[in-house]
Amino acid sequence: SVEPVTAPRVATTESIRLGLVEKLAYAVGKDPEHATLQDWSVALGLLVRDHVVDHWFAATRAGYSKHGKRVYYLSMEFLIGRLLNDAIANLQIEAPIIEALGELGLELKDLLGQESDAALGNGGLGRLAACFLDSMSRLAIPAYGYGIRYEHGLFRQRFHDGWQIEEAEDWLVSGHVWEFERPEVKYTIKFGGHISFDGQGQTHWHAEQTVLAVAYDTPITGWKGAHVNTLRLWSSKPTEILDLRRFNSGDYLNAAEKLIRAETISRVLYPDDTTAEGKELRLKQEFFFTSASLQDLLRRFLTEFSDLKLLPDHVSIQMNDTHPAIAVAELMRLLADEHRLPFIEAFEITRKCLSYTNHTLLPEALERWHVGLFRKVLPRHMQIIEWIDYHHLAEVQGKGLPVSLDAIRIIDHGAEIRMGNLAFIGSKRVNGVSALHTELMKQTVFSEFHKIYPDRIVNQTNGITPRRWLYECNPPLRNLLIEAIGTEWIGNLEKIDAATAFATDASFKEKFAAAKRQNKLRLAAEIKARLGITVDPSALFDVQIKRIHEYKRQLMNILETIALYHAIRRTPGAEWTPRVKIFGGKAAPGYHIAKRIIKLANDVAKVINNDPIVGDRLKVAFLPNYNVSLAEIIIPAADLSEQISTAGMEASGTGNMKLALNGALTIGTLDGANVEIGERVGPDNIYIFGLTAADVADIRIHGYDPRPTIEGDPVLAEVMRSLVSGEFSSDDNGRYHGISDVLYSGDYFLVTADFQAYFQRQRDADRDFRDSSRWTERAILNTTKVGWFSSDRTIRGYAKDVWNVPVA
Ligand code: 26W
Repeated sequence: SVEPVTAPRVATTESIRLGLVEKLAYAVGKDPEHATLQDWSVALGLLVRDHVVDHWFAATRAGYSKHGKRVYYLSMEFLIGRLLNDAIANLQIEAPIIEALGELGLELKDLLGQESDAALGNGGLGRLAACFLDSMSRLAIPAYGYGIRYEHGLFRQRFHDGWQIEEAEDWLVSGHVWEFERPEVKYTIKFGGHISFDGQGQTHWHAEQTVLAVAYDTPITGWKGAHVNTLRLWSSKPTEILDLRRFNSGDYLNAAEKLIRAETISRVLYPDDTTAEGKELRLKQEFFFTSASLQDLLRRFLTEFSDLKLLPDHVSIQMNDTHPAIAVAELMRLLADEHRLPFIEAFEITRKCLSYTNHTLLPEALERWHVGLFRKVLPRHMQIIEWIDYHHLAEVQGKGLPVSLDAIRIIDHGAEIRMGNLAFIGSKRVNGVSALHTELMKQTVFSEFHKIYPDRIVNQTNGITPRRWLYECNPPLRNLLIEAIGTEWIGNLEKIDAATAFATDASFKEKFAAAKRQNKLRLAAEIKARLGITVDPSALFDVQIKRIHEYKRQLMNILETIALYHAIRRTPGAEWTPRVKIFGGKAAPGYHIAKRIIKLANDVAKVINNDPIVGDRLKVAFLPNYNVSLAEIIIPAADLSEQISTAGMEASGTGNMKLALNGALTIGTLDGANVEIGERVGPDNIYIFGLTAADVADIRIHGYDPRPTIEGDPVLAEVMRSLVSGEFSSDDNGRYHGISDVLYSGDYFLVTADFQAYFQRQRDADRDFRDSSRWTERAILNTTKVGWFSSDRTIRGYAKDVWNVPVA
């Protein structure tokens, strides 16, 4: 037998230098004379990967030998970003790498910049999944992430004349060193066709289409390499390579048709976050990765055990939103149809294995499928869902509780399948992602379910990994913290509170401010390089980075920018706090208002940035193609963090946590996790304003007329006039009439209702920023008081309340 690798290799400057040249030669096929930066980057990636693999094997062996419970995190999206620096940081091998590269005349940061950004996600939900993978490794939970290996991730954004243009993303084109193709790990996935029963209790699904799901594994290195988990992404492949009948008859091109049809399933990530589209391909994607993942975990379970009744003791499956909610019916199908368990037993087992996280209450985001489409694509699952719906209804009726039965049906009036209800009924636990959001879940979408199952809904406030979002992206602050309080906070972020004692220490404050300045210089250089705009690094950097959506109210920020611009022009000689408004974010390609809001921001930027009266007092920079890598540059440089959603609409937010941890003060509404951030940093260190979720609910009941609000506020009224007059769109005066109309007629997101309070809080921030010493103290307190928002804490919560697994 072959001896397994035992001790992970040690990295020395010498071993790295020799290893690099060897990888360059034998894996990349280049000699140092002719190697490009990209070649060196690949060589370094492959070398670091070897170190990761040593730790990975050790972890996998330990998992198998313990026969413990495994966690399976099913997510349609994993917004991973780059992995090279993350692996280097987690393995703590940066120093020998920098030295070895130096000897070869290379710089680490140049090689890191060559890696493509794995953007297999839209925004918050996908990035949360990536932070959770990191934390599950940190806590040595034996876990697998399961998702789709999209050939094309989220589209690339560029601006043409200020309008968003989408371009295809191509992350795999120059190779991806982190994945291992597993051609032997493959499952058949069926679609369509019809069902027959053979009279002996056996059900047969005669599929119309079958494809293969092939595994690609990426190791996820935990802090100090103590544990490494696997992210397993499925790629769709045809079951036969060519249609031989057609091929032999000379029809070469059409012979490849099935191949193309099969591969289409994992071709591209749907770019709409928050609007469920109801498209057949999307449903196929959801079933494709869910079925492959369940087949895979059942196979793994059956190599160790034979009694499927034991499944809930060894398997916990987390559904990241309803995108994998078909798991409820698919697990039942596998248990009942393939493994011959009685339906009722299959249902019991299923409900003990699965749990569901809800990430949004927006009605347009709650997935529903037309029964006709669903039956066509998944005929057997339609029958199973009908069974669950009927069985569950009878169960509830039997309890005689005063609940609306309409609200708990999976199939809504025989027409649509409500995936949220399916997920709820099939789950052991259902969780929200912030305290407020969980409360609202209980009061709104799932109120009837909550009456029946009062213990099922639990809260797990989101978190972020401190490795990527402080240690890796912010070296100046990281080094300062290590100098002051050591390194324990990196693996245990709540310990960062130890630095609170330094908030008033003159020397620490000076160094903290210097670190912030260094990060701002780096961002200023990026703004110059990408947009040609010169910004003053001593100005207040005011940052709003997130997907463009009306409920997130980028529009309110732009209106405030216009108001400030008007005020500066009126009295340029007054005492102004120089500000740079920084925006980043993509609009869904079909979301026309969101795209027009981007155009407005760019139009406003053009006018303001070129107005000599304004000069350095105000600049506006909308950075194109916001993604994880750009976030890593923007976040450490922020002074002010915009978290200004209409209260009750942002489930949690996670950018809010990243910005606070990096020493930005928040200006925000009492929404999502802002509430909990405020509780920890204290009211003096956050700018809260505006309507509460209860106020919003009240206004929605009684109706809101924006007109008196606009006309009663001269500042807002002037801003509105500028939209209509074409002050920012002299080439097309009518361009923003539509936006003005939206605000005048109903203003669903209550931009005008919150404007005045927001404008006032911004002026408070202006005033406070001028006292730079005091501002630094408050920035420090933001960093030191938000340790609780580590995703390590979140995952401990899931491990205890949802999965019932031990943690390290
Ligand atoms: C089916 C279309 C679709 C696609 C994605 C609907 C909904 C989604 C996601 C649930 C949108 C999303 O990313 N939600 C965000 O999840 C974050 C992590 O929990 C939260 O921090 C954000 O507040 C929430 O908007």
